[in-house]
Amino acid sequence: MTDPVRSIFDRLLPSRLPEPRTFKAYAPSNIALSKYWGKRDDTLNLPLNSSVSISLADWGTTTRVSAASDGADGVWLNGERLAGQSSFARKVLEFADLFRRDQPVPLRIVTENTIPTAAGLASSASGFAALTRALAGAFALDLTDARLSMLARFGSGSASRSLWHGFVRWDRGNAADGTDSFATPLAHVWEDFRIAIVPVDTGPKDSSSRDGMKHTLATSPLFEAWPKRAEADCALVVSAIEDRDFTALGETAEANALAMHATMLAARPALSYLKPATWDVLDTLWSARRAGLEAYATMDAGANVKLMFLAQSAGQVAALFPQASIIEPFAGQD
Ligand code: 2P0
Repeated sequence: MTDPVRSIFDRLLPSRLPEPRTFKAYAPSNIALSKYWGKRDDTLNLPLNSSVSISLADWGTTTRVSAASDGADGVWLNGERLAGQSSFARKVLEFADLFRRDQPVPLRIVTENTIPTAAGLASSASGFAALTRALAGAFALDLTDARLSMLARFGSGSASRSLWHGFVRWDRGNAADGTDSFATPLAHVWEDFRIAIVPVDTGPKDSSSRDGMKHTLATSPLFEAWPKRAEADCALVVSAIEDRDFTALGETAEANALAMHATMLAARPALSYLKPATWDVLDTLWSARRAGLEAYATMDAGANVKLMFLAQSAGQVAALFPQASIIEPFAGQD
């Protein structure tokens, strides 16, 4: 049987790759404002619903791909050469193999994350997006950004949204082979838009997103309602961005994140990425909101809280959460 992933790479890439040249690429991390949680196809990594995100400016990953002069693959992470059997090196090389197929092209892949480890954010989205751009550049592939987003999806679904700065929408697509499931940047620049990362737990998570999604889909009685709700929330968030309606954006994004976590909590056994300290942050936020602060929360496959607010509230947010890092998603982007 033909491998459906291989056949997509065969179709889009030249049958013989040129000698790799050195190519460096950067990709920002991203936070989903309406979430992806559940696949309609595990092999092709296709989501059940569309999602929309905001990229985190200079919080991301730089990856440099070049020919390995010693003839053997080598993977570096934050200045350290990794053992070939480490899980990071294996994931990176498996992804490079999709591009190389069976061609003997040893590569040196050097990754630097600019996301503070203490922030406890996953770096797979920016990591696979930067790696996709770096591999495409190294092999001089003539592919549009949309195609690159589609290919990054095979590394990690959320990586399809990390090819660009700003707001990005990943369309679930409808084609059986997934070639129409890729992200597109939204043209809207919102200078005052802010994200704060409130660290709660920076240790490794108990369950990977991949396993967590599978478990939720297979066992949560609430999952049935999720894809439709998530698709509707994605459309509401995009409209809110277009209308610059911050209240609609924040309310929808927060409710969407809580619905995703509620769906996980109803799984059997329950899946909870949230910790008591997550709820403490939410309590503090919700009290402040009742007192007039306009800020909203979202959480991903981990205990940390990400806040959304506008520049005018930055002082209040910093005072309420002194441990938070504030990110200006549109600073320095054109
Ligand atoms: C998101 N997350 O939309 C959601 C919300 C986490 C919670 O995408 O299986 O690493 O590699 O496609 O992209 C994290 O999952 O999962 C994620 P795979 P991914 O940002």
